[in-house]
Amino acid sequence: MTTQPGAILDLGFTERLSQVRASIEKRLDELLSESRNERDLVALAMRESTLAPGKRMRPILLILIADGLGHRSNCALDLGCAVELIHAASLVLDDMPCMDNASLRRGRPTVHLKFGEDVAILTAVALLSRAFGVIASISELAPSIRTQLVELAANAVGMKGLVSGQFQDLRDGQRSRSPEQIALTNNLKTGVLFGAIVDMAWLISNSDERVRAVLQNFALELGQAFQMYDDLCDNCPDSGKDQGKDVGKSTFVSIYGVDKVREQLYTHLANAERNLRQVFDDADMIAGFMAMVFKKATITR
Ligand code: GRG
Repeated sequence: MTTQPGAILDLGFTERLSQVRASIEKRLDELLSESRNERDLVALAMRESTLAPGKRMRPILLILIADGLGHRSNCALDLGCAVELIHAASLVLDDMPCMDNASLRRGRPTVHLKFGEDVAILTAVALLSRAFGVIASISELAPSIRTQLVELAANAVGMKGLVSGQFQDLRDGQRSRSPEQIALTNNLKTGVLFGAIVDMAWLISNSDERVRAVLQNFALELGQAFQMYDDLCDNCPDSGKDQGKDVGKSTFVSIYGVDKVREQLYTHLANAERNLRQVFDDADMIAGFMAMVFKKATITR
């Protein structure tokens, strides 16, 4: 671990972002170094799926928010990487034939296509358990804080989060759904993990309850905006993922059309930023990062 997020406050936006990103890539590589066994396909798939080029949105947000709340240690880096491992596990499962049946992820063949379905399932389980192991062993944090962090991650993955959202999406996505149902499913699939990220940053920074509530609103708005972004990207040729996977599925895009959804995305993004600015005097770095991530959805199609 080399980069101290707090030590790069004076850098410009681009330099700071690339430094945070580089620290994440390096730490992910270290955390998966025990699995650097070329003959063990699960180990190889863990590394390849996680280290493939993703936006790293979740760890970057966690680090920037913890930094903004005054936290100065590498705990946020490890927590962010643990969340990225959870995210990687969810993508491996999501791509499988019994779910989205995807062939391309992050510009590369999906894990089950390259290594087989058995390896894909085992890779997801191994990434998930690595993530919990990383959180539980952040020695700079008090055991009681680590326990709460593990609980936050567990809730975000399970029946209050990703698993539940994915199940709803798989079973209900092919029939007509009300906008409220879609928003609920999108929140479970995406927003809840953002909620866990802000709670984690809040917890290690010792901030007050008011801050927590505002950051939760931020996460909720961001989650809705991000799932809309993901839906709008369903037809983007350079997304690194299969295109047209949402054909026949009930999404906000199928109900409202691209232009209206893009408008709604802007509204959620503006709400997210408003919440952010209630917490931070200077939210430019996080807002700038969000604008960068969302640019593609707003200029394409
Ligand atoms: C075992 C963790 C776990 C979950 C099981 C499979 C599943 C339940 C959940 C999948 C939920 C899912 C696929 C949500 C979609 C989230 C989403 C918008 C993914 C795309 O995220 P990006 O754009 O991807 O941040 P990159 O590749 O940039 O990281």
